[in-house]
Amino acid sequence: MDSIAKQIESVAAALSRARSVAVLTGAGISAESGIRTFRDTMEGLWKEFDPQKLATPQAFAADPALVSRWYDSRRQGCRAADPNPGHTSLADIERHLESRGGRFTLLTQNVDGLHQKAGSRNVVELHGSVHVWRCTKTDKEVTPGPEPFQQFPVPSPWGGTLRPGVVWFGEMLPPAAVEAAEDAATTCDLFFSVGTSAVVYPAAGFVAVAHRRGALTVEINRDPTPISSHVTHSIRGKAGEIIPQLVQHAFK
Ligand code: BJW
Repeated sequence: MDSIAKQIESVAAALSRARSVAVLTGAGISAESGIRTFRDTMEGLWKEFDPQKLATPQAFAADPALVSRWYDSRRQGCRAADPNPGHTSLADIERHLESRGGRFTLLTQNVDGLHQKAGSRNVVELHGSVHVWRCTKTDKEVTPGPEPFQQFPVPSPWGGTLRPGVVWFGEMLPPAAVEAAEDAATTCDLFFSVGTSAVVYPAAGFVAVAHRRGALTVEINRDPTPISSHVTHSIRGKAGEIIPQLVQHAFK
């Protein structure tokens, strides 16, 4: 296997020539901003709760106060977090691509809003956003202010209850987001999978779509995942360290 330096050189060369780039990100890219990844255990107040059990419509139906309180605590954490060099380097790639008439699509499974905070513009939120909440009665959306909610479950102005605007297991992803992701995966010449365990579908399937269509596929992850042996290059390392090096080599 090539050294990381060689892989970076080779992927940077492809990035410097690419006309259409798609990037799928997961919780790992925000880990260096202090946001716990989904499958790492939670700390403090929430350490005894398994995120995979809380992120379901069944959990919300059984205990809406608990689930809403958990998401509001995450909303506060995301508001306080700053983008790291992984996020800002992806925004740099978008600017470089745009300046030469190329195309860049950032597909994120994250609900934290850090890509937008870093300056990325063409962001597709596959799993929604923790910053937008929705009335269970009317489906109307609200963007709550900075203060934590005072009451749990959170009363909706329309008489129902507010729930976080995220996509839970068993729920459909927003159709427009899936369409945008399929389009980006089928038309890109370079596809990156960054900081995701690649086990949650349909997001985990987009890399295979891109690969079948002939795109060069690149994984950047701290640990191996089920796609590591199927991509063209699997670069083992932290997103906040690898992506800035790619940008530096590709656009120097
Ligand atoms: C670093 C790093 C650093 C750390 N640098 N790396 C096909 C086959 C099998 C099952 C299904 C299928 N199609 C659908 C399903 C069912 C289900 C599913 O996928 N289940 C699997 C678990 C098997 N999918 C769904 O239900 C989806 N809906 C759907 O498909 O609708 C149609 C349908 C309905 C009913 C039946 C069948 C079809 C919805 C999925 C919604 C996922 N929602 C969540 C919660 C969002 C809200 C919230 O945040 O609370 O999304 S679950 C959770 O997982 C969250 C994440 O976005 C998602 C992915 O996690 P991610 O980002 O990969 O994080 P981690 O923590 O897993 O991994 C972090 C990685 O980073 C690790 O690899 C680390 O090593 C790495 N890392 N630090 C680089 N510094």
